[in-house]
Amino acid sequence: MSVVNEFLFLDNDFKNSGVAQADWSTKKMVWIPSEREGFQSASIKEETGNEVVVELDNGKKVTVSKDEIQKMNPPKYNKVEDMAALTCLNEASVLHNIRERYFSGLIYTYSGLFCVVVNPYKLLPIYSEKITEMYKGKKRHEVPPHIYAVTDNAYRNMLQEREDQSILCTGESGAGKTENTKKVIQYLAVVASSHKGKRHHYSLTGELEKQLLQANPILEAFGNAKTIKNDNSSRFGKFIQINFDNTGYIVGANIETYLLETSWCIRQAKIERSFHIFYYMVTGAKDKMRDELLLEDFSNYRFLVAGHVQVQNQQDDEMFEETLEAMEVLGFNEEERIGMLKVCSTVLQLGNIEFKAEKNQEQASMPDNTAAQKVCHLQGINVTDFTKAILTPRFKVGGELVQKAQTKEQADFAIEALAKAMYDRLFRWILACVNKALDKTKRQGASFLGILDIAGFEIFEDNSFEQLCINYTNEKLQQLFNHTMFILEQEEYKKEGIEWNFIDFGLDLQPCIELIERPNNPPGILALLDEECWFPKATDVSFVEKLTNTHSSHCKFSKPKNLKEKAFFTVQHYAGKVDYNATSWLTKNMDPLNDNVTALLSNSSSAFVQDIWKDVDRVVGLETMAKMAKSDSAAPTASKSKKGMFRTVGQLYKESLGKLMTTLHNTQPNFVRCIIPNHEKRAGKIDAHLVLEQLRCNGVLEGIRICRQGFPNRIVFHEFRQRYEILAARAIPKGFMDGKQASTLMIKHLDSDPNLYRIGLSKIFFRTGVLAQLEEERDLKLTDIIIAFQAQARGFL
Ligand code: AOV
Ligand code: MG
Repeated sequence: MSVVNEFLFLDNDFKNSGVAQADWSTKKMVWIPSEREGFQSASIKEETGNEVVVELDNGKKVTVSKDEIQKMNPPKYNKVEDMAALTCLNEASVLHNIRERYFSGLIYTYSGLFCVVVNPYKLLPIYSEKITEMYKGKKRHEVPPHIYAVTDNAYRNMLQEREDQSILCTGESGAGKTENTKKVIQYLAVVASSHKGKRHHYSLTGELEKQLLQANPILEAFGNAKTIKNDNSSRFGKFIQINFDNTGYIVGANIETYLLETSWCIRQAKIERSFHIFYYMVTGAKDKMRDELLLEDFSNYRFLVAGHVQVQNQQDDEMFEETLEAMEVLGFNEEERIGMLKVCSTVLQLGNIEFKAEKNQEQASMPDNTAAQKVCHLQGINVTDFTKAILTPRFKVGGELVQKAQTKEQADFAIEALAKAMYDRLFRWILACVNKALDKTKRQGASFLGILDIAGFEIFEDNSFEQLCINYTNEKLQQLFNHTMFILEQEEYKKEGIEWNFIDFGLDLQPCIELIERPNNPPGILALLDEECWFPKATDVSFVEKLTNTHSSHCKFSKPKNLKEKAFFTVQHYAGKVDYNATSWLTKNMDPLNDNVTALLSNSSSAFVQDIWKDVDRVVGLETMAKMAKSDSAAPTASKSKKGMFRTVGQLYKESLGKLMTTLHNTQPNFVRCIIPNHEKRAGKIDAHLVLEQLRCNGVLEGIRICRQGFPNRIVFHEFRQRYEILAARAIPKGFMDGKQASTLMIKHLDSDPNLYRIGLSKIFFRTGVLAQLEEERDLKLTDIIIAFQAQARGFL
């Protein structure tokens, strides 16, 4: 089937665009740095020693140093689909290629193992049913670059090689990770559905596929918020694992999430919003439901800082309906739906509880308990008990229960902590239900395809614990990429008896990872943070001091210069130096809820609330830690905390990341790198420096250099012979011939440069681009044969 689509295929005259062939060779065209465009084209006029005089497009002549110049590719490489095929591989050419393709509406481009996608910020007609059909069962080089091609290849590899697959989408906020993740699922829901032919009234897919598709709106309603960078920003990471039977049909799915940023519940900047569900609910819930949920106007909720902030092109009340429908598809019953919304309403209501500092400042009071009453009504708990749990909680001291009055600050803190914890528990509960629904077939999957949608490397003005976690994740993911490229390549070359000198780019990631995750000898950042949490008198500053004392000579660790703040430290990540501000890290690493409140909620009169507070992985609480530290005369160590039932946030994260990495290491990974073109959400505009920075951080520039070192394309001999014998038929004598011998003869006959291929024990290896050439020649030959055959056939008539 042929689908002509200008957003996928190159226009016919593309080779005439940009610099013409004659110009390129005669004018000696090169790239020189440009403040505005990243790089601009120029022609070399004169070369003297280390300096070069070049002429710009506007006729102006400038002198630049030789180091600043980057070679320009011949025009025939304009807008190539795989940048690994470029002859001159440098930053300027990569940027130029991505930019030219983007301006032509071609948002997907390969770069060796990577698929790079630039957010178009407009709807492109490239995800239709027709396009889906076009990509079905096609090899990567047979169709234009697309997330569908990545997905289809992963799917086919899974089926053919029985190897689990993963698709890893990373990129900065707003770059398109979640959109592409959705496209992967949509594609699979059509291509791998066992319900083909049974046309439902509005879709081709079956119930499981429908549930899989509808899981996302629920997660987005509860886990996404409008931020400055993205109107639909995911405030959590996720790994969606889709299981298939051995005929390739979807039999189930499972979703894992990482680090929901619950702080959005209580605070947002002016034009930002809390999680979508709050706005959907407050605008969408009507009549009886509104009464039941005790809802109020936006302006009454202190936790919705800026009131009803709207999202462009989105009606919150319609979204409410859609979310409820999605819940129904996933099997949430009426009681559960109301229960979920009651928790949301409670979270908002918690913000309205106000405390007053009594004269002595030691004790807070609650002059008006209306909000507290509503909270307790919604959660099925006793208001007196609740007030006591917040204002005068009881702690065990030396085996006896002692009441301790709380200050206003402590009470405010407790309420915020409760709101966040409640929301976090709700999110996890929802996820568990979604997973139950997606797994109900109870059929063992033969293999799976996992999709990771997780934030890329972050370097902000102020970098906190969350940034450390996400950057740590990205170090690991980059290492996975390197692992895939080097280790696997190396193994393959060795296995095939090919001689090749490998350059090890990968190992430099290990020191930084160890700095963060090492449990002891010496303990890394996370372990030291845990240790500090055990000391009753520890502070964020004492944590950083300990860190500095332990790691002062570590090659990836330093104290930032010119920063007076004591709670800062610097980590040299692969993508750049990051100054971390450790303020509040001790509390962020622990669950600041006191047992008094959790005990109340887990004994609520509502079965739903009880269920939400049923213990999952418990994060260690403040008092528990202090208590344990006190009862233990020896200095507690991080490893000790592991044995107990409580874990810190850092530990839990490290564990879930470790699990993810083990899963990913057992898959064949496919890397998708999402790029944000500008920070104005504008279509058709590329901020060159922003894009270059991302290409550096996301490993594309590094990957492309590495890719060129090896021979990425490889084919087993018989396949090579079968496919390309047509090009070298005369080279092989009639009768039986061993595959290796035949392939060797063929490749010699094709007169290939010996540096372009290597002959292994079972396969033949090619540098990038060589196979595309062979394919082209094969096509031409086949066309000739068909024409000749048709002519002959006509002769017979
Ligand atoms: P993110 O997942 O990478 O950011 P999204 O996938 O939410 O980013 O994309 C942000 C917005 O960009 C979307 O809401 C769309 O409006 C637009 N967009 C992205 N990709 C496409 C596409 N292929 N076609 C059309 N529009 C697109 V974050 O979750 O913030 O890290 O936390
Ligand atoms: Mg997202």
